[in-house]
Amino acid sequence: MTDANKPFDPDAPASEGSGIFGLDHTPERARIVLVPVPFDATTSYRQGTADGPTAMLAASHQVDLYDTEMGAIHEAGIALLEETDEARHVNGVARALAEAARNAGDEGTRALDEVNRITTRLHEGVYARVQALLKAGKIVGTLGGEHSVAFGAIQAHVEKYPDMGVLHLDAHADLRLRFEGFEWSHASALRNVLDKTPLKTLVQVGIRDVGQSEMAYVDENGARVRTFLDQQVAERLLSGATFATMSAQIIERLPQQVYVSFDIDALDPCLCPNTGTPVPGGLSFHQACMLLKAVTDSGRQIVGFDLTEVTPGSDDFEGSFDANVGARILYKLCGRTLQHR
Ligand SMILES: [Mn+2]
Repeated sequence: MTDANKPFDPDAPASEGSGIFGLDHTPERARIVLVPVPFDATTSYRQGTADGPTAMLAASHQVDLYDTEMGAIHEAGIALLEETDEARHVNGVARALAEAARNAGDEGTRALDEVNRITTRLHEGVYARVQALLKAGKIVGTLGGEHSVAFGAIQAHVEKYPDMGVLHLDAHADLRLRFEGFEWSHASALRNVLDKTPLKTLVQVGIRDVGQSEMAYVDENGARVRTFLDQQVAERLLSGATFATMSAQIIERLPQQVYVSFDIDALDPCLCPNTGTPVPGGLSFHQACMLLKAVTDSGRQIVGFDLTEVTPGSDDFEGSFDANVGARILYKLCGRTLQHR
């Protein structure tokens, strides 16, 4: 732990057992509070994103606190809440039930109902936690876990900021009505937000894996949803358009207040090789950073965020490249939420 008598040196190596980014802020003192939600029960392809928050905590100790774009972000105070034992337990139970439901076919209905019941409670819990922190005046970032955990966080934010829009970075549209029978599947994350909250604007970027019904939904809901397909953006970039022009067109669709829902698989999978459902294509690290910068440079405010689907890929959290990238995106997100405050 840090010696209370010695002034904090932002350039020193993070001390063992220190908090996120090597900081020692208590949640009370921190301007930004991060809520870990270690949940990955409905992940369909590859699990392990429940370890995302722990892995990013470990990797964050390697992130230089002086950010080359924004400077001394850490001075605002950033604290990661502790994971509750209950959250881990709930994930274990839900995971086993989800597996049973998948394997049992029609007879899996009871298991499926139980998964839906457990996940509904989980989202209510995230909502209550985020709502309480917002009421205490904190900036809140939610760390998954699978993308479905964003629901409660967005619900709490839209309650406080009714005119906000969501900037959704993802390889997947996540607009499926249901996936594998799960009401709260990761593949339905944003559909649930649109169906169950009064969110007015959703702008999607990076999307390159999408179902026919999802595209039909986007077409029918043009007033609320704008989807920038990765393939179309890439084609324009490869034909000579600048990313500055593209990001201006994306941001134009957003209102003054913006919540960022960042699924790490929006990035090129070479930056997140172990994520649950990787898809070729996607944003470079610099494009993602530039897009976030363009949001705040336009005078818009980022009111909160979630970062999901970061998967360490092995038990060796310290060596995980996925977590390394995740921690760096996390620091950028923290910095961007501090602009115009
Ligand atoms: Mn995704």
